[in-house]
Amino acid sequence: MFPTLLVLISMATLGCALHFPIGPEFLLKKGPINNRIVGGEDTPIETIPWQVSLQSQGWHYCGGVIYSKNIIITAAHCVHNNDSKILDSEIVDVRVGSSTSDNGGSVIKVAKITVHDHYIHYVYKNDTPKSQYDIALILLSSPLEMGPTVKAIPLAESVPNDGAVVRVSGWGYTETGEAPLHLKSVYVNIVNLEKCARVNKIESTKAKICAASPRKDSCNGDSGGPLTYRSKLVGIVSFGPEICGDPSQPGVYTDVVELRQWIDVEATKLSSN
Ligand code: 4AZ
Repeated sequence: MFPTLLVLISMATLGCALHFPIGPEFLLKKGPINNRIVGGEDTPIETIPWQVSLQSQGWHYCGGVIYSKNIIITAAHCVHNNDSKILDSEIVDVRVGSSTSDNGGSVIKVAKITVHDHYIHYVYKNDTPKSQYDIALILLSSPLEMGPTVKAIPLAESVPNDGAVVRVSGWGYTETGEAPLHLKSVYVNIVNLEKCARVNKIESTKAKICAASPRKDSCNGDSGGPLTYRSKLVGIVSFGPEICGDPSQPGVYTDVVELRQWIDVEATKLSSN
């Protein structure tokens, strides 16, 4: 059971300006029926050891992915507030090496955050929020100790074909309308990008890929987490329609293959600072 009230209180103390994928605006906007990782299964961290949880004041609010011993990849909207400012590093922690979002593994402080220069987050005509270049890198304040529950994932070299089976994971809302404490994952299919852009009313297909499957999806709180194909990173959970799990409206992911160079260059810059 996700203690909604406590989340609301902690949101209030944190500052409601933060764009939290699990936060008041979403709790109000989406009822339990629509809040749906949807259709997934409990998955031990050992099978997705690159998955991390971004936390603030002890609460999971977004996913992330281990790129190297000191760099995490996440969604830009997970480290931005509503004033389009990058969050203070002090208020974001990263839990690694645990299947549960509220204990286990280790919690590491953030040293620095880099967001893609072209990132924008917008709402058009009261439709669901959308973004472009929704990607950011987090420099950890101390290097990760790699092991069976903590591993970096290589970036994919090519986008899987339409229909390919890909896996997405996180601690986001499930079909019961609650945020689970145990990590979940689900398999979905890559969807044709033009078609996805049409139905989701996205103007630009740049640096995006889409995936869907009936009643299987990522959802609020999965943002920033990994979309993988054959254990390589192909996408970062970015946004989706009001209803998670509706195959006619695919989930949208940041295209890691297109942004490979940006990731490699910025990660090198960040870690050499
Ligand atoms: C979100 O709001 C969100 N179904 C993430 C992914 C999807 C929808 C919403 C995709 O964080």
